[in-house]
Amino acid sequence: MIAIMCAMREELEPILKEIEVKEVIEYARNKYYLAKFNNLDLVLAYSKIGKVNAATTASVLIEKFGAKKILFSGVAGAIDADLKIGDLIIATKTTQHDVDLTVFGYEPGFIPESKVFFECDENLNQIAKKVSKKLNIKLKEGIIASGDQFIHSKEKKEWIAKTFNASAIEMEGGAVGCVTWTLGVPFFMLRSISDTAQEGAGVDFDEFLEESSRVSAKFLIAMLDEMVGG
Ligand code: 4EH
Repeated sequence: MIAIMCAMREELEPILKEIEVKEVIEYARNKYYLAKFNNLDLVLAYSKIGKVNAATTASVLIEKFGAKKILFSGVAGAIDADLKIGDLIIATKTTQHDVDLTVFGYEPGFIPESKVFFECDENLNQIAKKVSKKLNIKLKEGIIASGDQFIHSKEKKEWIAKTFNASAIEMEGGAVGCVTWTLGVPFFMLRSISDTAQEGAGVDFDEFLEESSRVSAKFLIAMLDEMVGG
């Protein structure tokens, strides 16, 4: 079973359009879509926004639905200047930029007995790179930082950039990284840029959510094609 996860309905919808849903299961105040993509068994869901919802959905996908991999698709705010609206990025690692136990001498993002960065799956990232070459689509990779805040300030964005060396920002990947690391499940995360996470980001986000969601969804489907046999 492979899980496909998003945060928002708008991010999941363009994926659901491309696959044949066999069953919808309501569980834990959410909908889980069971589908088949060629010979792949899929379970799909959007978690709702934020780290707690993302952690809950990731846990349910693994523990209840038996997901052996989680592939995330969605949108993100750009931190790196070379990321433009609509560009794609895959995470090498995810982190939680809003974890702050620095008063106890810990570095930003660190929780005792846990860690700052959660590595994404190297094999799945290789598949993404192969697809990007095949289709001649620009694909960046870098650290993606998460927190329970929509970032729309240059100052905050620059702090996250320098503290975590992050290339993009969103509100779920750090939580899914933590859950998948804890439970030993490979995690892949793809995001298309919807805004630049500084002043005016809210307006850009509203304008580009749909289109950037579609860009990410389309690439993810191409990856599934590659996984079923190229
Ligand atoms: O799931 C949340 C969405 C914004 S909140 C995180 N997603 C989109 C990624 C994202 C993001 N996260 C933090 C894109 N740009 C971001 C940014 N900062 N600048 C939301 C959106 N619409 C309605 C309600 N909440």
